[in-house]
Amino acid sequence: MPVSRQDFESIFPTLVSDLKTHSTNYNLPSQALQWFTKSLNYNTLGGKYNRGISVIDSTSLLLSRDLTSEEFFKAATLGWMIELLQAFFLVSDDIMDSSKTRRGQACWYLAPDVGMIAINDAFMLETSIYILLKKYFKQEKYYVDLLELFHEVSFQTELGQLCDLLTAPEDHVDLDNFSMEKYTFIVVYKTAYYSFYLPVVLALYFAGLATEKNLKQAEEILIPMGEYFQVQDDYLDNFADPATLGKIGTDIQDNKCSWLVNQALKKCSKEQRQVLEVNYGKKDKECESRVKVVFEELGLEGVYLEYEEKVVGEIRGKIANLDESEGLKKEVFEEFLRKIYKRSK
Ligand code: GPP
Ligand code: MG
Ligand code: MG
Ligand code: MG
Repeated sequence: MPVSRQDFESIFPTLVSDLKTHSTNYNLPSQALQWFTKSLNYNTLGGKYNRGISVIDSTSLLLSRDLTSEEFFKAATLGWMIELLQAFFLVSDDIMDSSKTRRGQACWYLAPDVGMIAINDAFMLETSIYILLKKYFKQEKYYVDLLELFHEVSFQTELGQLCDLLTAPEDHVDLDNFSMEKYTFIVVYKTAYYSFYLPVVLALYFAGLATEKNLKQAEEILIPMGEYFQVQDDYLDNFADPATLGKIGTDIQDNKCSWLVNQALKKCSKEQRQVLEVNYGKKDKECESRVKVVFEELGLEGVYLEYEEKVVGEIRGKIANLDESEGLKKEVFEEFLRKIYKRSK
C-alpha cells in the first residue's frame, strides 16, 4: 500500500524542530526564528508530495516488505529533503515566472510583508537539506554519495531553468526560437532529474542497491517519465481549472517554450501563426485569450491525449524490459507512473 499524505506529514514537525534547534544554537533572535518556521511551513507543506512519498514507497518495494518505524522515519526524512529542494525551487521559480498563486495560496514573495526576503528564504529552504542530511545520515557509508547527488541534481535543475528563462525573453517574441529539441533539453533538466531520478536513487542508496547498473536503468526510465510529467504541467497550465490546479497558468504571458506552443507551431495555418506572433508572450489578458483560442482551434487537447497514450505505452515498454538481477524492481516504476498517469493537478 502506498504511504498516505498524512503518514508522510506526521514526520515533518520533528524535522522543523531539528532545524529550529540548529538555529537556536546560533542564538537566532526569536523574530527570525518565527519567520524561518513560517517559511518552512508555508512553502514545504500543501503539495501532492509525490516526490517525497516515492522515496518511502520505492524503498519498501525494493526491500519487498513494510519498513520498521526507524526505516520509515529515515526514508521519510529523505523524502522531506526533496520536498525542501522543491520548496526552494518553487519560491524562486514563482519570482522568475511572475506567478501569482501556488498550492491555492499567494506565492510566498507576494504574501504579506515578504517581498524579496523570499530570496533569502529560498536559500534557507535549500540549506536546510544539508543540516538534516548531516544529522541523520552522516554515519552512513553513502553519506558523501547523497551529498554529491543533491548538489549535482540541483546543478542540473538550474541548467534547465537557465535555458527555460533564456528561451523566454521578456522583451521580444521570436517563435522561430522555439523547437522540440530545445524543449526536451529544458524539461529533462529543469524537472525530470529532481522530480523522478532523485527520489528513486535516494531509495536505491537507502536500500543498499545503488549499483552502477541499477542507477543507469533507473535513469533510462525516469528521465522519459519526468519529461512526460512536465508535458502534463504545460498542458495543465493552459487547460486545467486553476481552482483544482492550485496555480494560475503563466506560460503564454511569460513567452515560454512550452509543449503547447511547440505543438501549435507544428499544426498552425499562416493566419493562426500570425495571431501567435502578435499575441504570444505579451503581459496582457486579451492577448493571452487570443492565443488560447488558437490552441482551442488546433485541438491541442486531443493532441495531448494522443501523446499521453503513446508516451505512457513507451514507458510501460521500458519497464517491462527492466533487468531485475541486481535487485531493482519493476513495481518501483509502475507505482511512480500510477501516481501521475492522467493527473489533473
Ligand atoms: C517547473 O517549471 C520547474 C521548476 C519549478 C524548477 C525551477 C528551478 C529552479 C532552479 C528555480 P514551471 O515554471 O513550469 O513550474 P510551475 O508551473 O509549477 O510554475
Ligand atoms: Mg513557474
Ligand atoms: Mg518556471
Ligand atoms: Mg508550469
